Amino acid sequence: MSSSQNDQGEPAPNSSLKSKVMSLEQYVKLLELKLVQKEQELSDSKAIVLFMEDDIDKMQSNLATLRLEALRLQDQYAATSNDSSSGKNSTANYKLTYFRGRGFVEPIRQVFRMAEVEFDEDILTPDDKTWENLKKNVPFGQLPVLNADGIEIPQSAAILRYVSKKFGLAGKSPEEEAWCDAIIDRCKDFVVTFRQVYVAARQNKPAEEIEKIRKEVSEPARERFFEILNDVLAQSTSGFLVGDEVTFADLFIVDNLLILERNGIFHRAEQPKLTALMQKVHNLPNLRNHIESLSKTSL
Ligand SMILES: N[C@@H](CCC(=O)N[C@@H](CS)C(=O)NCC(=O)O)C(=O)O
Repeated sequence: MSSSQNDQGEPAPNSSLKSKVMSLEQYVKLLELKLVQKEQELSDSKAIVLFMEDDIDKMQSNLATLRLEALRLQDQYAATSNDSSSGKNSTANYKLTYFRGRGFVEPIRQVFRMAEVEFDEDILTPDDKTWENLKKNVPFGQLPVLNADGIEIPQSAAILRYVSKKFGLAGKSPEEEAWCDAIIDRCKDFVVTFRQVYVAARQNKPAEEIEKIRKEVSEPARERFFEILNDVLAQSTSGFLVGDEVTFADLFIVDNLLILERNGIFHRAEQPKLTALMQKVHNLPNLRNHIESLSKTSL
């Protein structure tokens, strides 16, 4: 029996057909393998997509939290900008108690005006009976005192600094604030030295002694003080004493120059830079009318 015949002697299936079937079977297996491979790839990609979807979900939820946080901060910011502490929209209650006159409080009043903040004033006279009683109750027993929403603050310089910081007139940095303080402290040093001539006169010292103090102490103190202010202004690019905007140092110095002028101690014609500073401050829109009204009174 030949290999091309079966046991019944029939011819064996065609060998080339058999090989075709075998190769087809192999091909099917290969395809099956590829299919499994593709299914695996598909399920991997699905896992990646799921993973990415999960990530996207998390990012969206983070975004929502951030949006909420941004809204909360916006609300908070809006609340602070309407807050009593930030000028114009102040709802805090301020009451300044002082004696009649500009005295120590004029720059404080001007800060309120610059910031467009309403404030009450209680104006006393030193011989007022009210003062006798009040003296026992105000901190340090002297005026001015600022009542800021129930908290009493004594000392004019502390009040001036407090309202200036509150309403944005204390410079734009701690360094500018320190310069404002330095200028004011220097002015106070000058006043203490300069007034020695008045102290001597009040003490009825002999005329020659008073004259000697004027020539040797008070006048040099004035010259040195004006020199210092001129030096500061020479460095300024804004024409104000500190930084590029008006500060409480300008208000304080200009007010003191006015007082010196009224007492014949400051003369505009001799001090062009200081005069320019005065004019700059007096022309500030929020102060112009107020300063004009002041110049019409003897206070
Ligand atoms: N260094 C204080 C001085 C305060 C002061 O001397 N106040 C005077 C009025 S200008 C006063 O209260 N005098 C009445 C008194 O002492 O009984 C300030 O700057 O506030």
